[in-house]
Amino acid sequence: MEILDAPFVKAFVNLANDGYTHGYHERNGGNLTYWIEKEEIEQIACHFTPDNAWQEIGTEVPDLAGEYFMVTGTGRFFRHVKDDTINTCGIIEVDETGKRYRILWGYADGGRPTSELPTHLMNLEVKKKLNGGKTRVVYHCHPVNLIALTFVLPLTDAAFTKELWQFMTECPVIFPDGIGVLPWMVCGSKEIGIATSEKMKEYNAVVWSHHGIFVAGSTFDETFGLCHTIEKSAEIAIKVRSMSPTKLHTITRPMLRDLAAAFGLKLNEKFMR
Ligand code: 2HA
Ligand code: ZN
Repeated sequence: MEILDAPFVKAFVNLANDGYTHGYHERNGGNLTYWIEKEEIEQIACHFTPDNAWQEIGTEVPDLAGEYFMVTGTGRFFRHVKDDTINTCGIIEVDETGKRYRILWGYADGGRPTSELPTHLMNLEVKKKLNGGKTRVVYHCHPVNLIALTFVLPLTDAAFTKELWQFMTECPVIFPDGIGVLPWMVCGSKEIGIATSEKMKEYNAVVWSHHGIFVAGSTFDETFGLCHTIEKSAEIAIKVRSMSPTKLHTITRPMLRDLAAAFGLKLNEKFMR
């Protein structure tokens, strides 16, 4: 099978294009990783270049040793992923120690994986420990309303979860665990990777203050849908806050309990107080 015809590659490209058309990716903002299934690798392995040099990941992910990932390239623009996949994205293999990777396909004009590779892989490793490898997609982008909220809300998991739950009824259904929030940190570092993956132990979405969001999920649709839902609620929050400092109505705690009962949800009790 040609690499560009593989269903996971098409889904990867679709997510990148969706993110771009939604305005989440100015210039080279954002990055995307997919943890490729072994059967998917077998169908395309004949196109790999296996003799590229091993390079440092910048962190250790021993639980992902020997695994394969499709990753957007550093400095590349999401707006070009659809028409220029081979230069904007690549497929990598992690070595047996979980400390190094090598490029098997892509980054054709001399590129390499995203600067946020340590965070992407650490997130997938944390999720693997929790759910045995169900989480396959990690996505980072810069949605404008959510970033704006990080300048006015307290930078806590509770403040953001409560704010977003109360502005759109579907939110508690889509993210019943809530979302995590990190203070401003230097991006691309091992430290922000560790902090993000700590939050990923509890949530599937982590806000990077004044920067963007990281989301994780088992499919491309679920992952993008989570980000889209969060950003939409943030947009409503901004609009309401811009119209008036107070609200006449809200989704109250008893309403959240009714919703939980109707949908069989287990809402994170931390955010119900
Ligand atoms: O430029 O978004 O966080 C890519 C990024 C880094
Ligand atoms: Zn970013």
